[in-house]
Amino acid sequence: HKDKEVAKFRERRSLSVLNKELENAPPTRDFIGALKAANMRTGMPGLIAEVKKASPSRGILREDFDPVEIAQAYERGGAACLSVLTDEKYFKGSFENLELIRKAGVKCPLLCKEFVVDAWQIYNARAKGADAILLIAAVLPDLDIKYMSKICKLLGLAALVEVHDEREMDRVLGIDGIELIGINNRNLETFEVDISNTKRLLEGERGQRIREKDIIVVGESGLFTPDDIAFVQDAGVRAVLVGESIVKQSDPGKGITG
Ligand code: IGP
Repeated sequence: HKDKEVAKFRERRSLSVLNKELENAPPTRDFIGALKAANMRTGMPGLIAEVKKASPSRGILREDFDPVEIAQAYERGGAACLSVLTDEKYFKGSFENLELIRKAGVKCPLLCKEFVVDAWQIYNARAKGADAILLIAAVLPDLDIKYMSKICKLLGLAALVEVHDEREMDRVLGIDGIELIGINNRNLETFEVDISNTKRLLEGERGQRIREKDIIVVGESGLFTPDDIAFVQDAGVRAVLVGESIVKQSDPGKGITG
């Protein structure tokens, strides 16, 4: 176990190297602005299209997976932003994919999908070309969410704070400065998906607080048909995060056709 920990830290570039990379990294693009603009332009939730090769619940989603081709197809198809899995262990993603997509000149802002437990990962994501990063409320204490989202702001990154239930939503609504909340319809422990989760978490006083704070809510996971999109839109989301249903299509740029 200890060797593994040491190996993990060896993979980390020294802070002086990371600092150089940060100085040379191109400016970030406005992730939240792109979602708002798409929502205003189309009257539909802005689409965050996910570059996803595999998942623990579904296995390999696409045999001929080419991250850059898929990213470009999403962009041609009108996605507002992209989500790129960088987690290797569970999703067979990589930071190389993120860098390749950024270097290929894709203009959609990029969300780095990583299990963040340490601030170093945020700096690393910024250096690799991310415009936004995921912070999962289920694995982070309130203070980490608070300070990590501050670090994101300093770096020009948007923080997508992900919740799954009422308790997590209430915790996140109690933290100042949160602008973007994702409601995951998939339970990360059981993998069960229920899109009415999005609706439940936006009902009543919670929905009211979210509107008052002008927080953008993203409906995440298990969205397959135009009806699913309409359902979460009615519930109050202004953006959606879609992976499986579009990455599997012969033309991933076609969007949800259900
Ligand atoms: C996409 P789907 O069901 O459309 O492929 O889901 C996205 O919501 C999902 O990949 C996701 C995720 C996460 C993956 C949401 N939150 C956290 C890894 C970690």
